[in-house]
Amino acid sequence: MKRNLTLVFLLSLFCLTSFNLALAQDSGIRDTCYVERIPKVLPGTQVVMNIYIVNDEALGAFTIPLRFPDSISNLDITCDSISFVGTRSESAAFKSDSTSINNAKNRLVALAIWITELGIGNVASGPVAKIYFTTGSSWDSTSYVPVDTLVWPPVSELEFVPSATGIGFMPVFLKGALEVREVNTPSIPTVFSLSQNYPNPFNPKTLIRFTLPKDSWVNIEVYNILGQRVKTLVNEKLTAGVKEVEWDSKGDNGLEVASGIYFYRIKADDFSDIKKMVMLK
Ligand SMILES: [Ca+2]
Repeated sequence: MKRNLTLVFLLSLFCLTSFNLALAQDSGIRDTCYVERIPKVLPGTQVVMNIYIVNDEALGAFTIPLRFPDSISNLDITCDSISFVGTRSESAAFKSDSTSINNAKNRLVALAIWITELGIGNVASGPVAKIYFTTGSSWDSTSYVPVDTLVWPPVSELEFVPSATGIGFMPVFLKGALEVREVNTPSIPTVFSLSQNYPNPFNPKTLIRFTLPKDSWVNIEVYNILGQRVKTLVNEKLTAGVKEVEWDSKGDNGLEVASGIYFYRIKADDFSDIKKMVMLK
């Protein structure tokens, strides 16, 4: 039995490599892989995050490389294991295990291969795997950690292989996230900073976080792509600390703005920074 699985695995690796040379079109519905969003993760806890797939191809295999966190470094988080216990994984002949987790590089690969087809013509959906994370005691330094696909060898960013054609294609991927619980013990930041708004894109509300190492007069304004100011979010003296301000997509005139790209700029003491955000209705 073990020899059979090894043979399947080796054959599949060969096939996956071959499939990268010619990706087919995704017929029917847009096949999708998405990773769960886990709100309010506490420090020092184990967190379970589901991977779901939705497909109408008769799926014979999938490969999903994931990275966590995204561009954020030095977060106190460990990926412990992948477990294929979702309802759609039970018939898989081969499933990757914890050897495909690399905590040093914050990445993992979920790989599964079916002998019997997974979904035959009809749309099917459900959990296919669970990822187990453990957060450390200092898990508090940002608002959320995306779990995303990434591009690195030996396989493409994300690939499904329908068993009917034997040719891989790229499904739609929706990333998930581990959201950090608010820290109860406020500490004074050491630098001024302006974080990327969250969520982004957004509709209609988004949150902007910034830090003040000392009491400062703060001005935060939103501009449209023509450089016209549409909203003053903050214009007052604030005490030092980690601060947040919400924007509800309404301009100073009280009307909701149109979909599109906007910029938000902070001025605090001698510090100034500007970031882009997308309002998407
Ligand atoms: Ca499809």
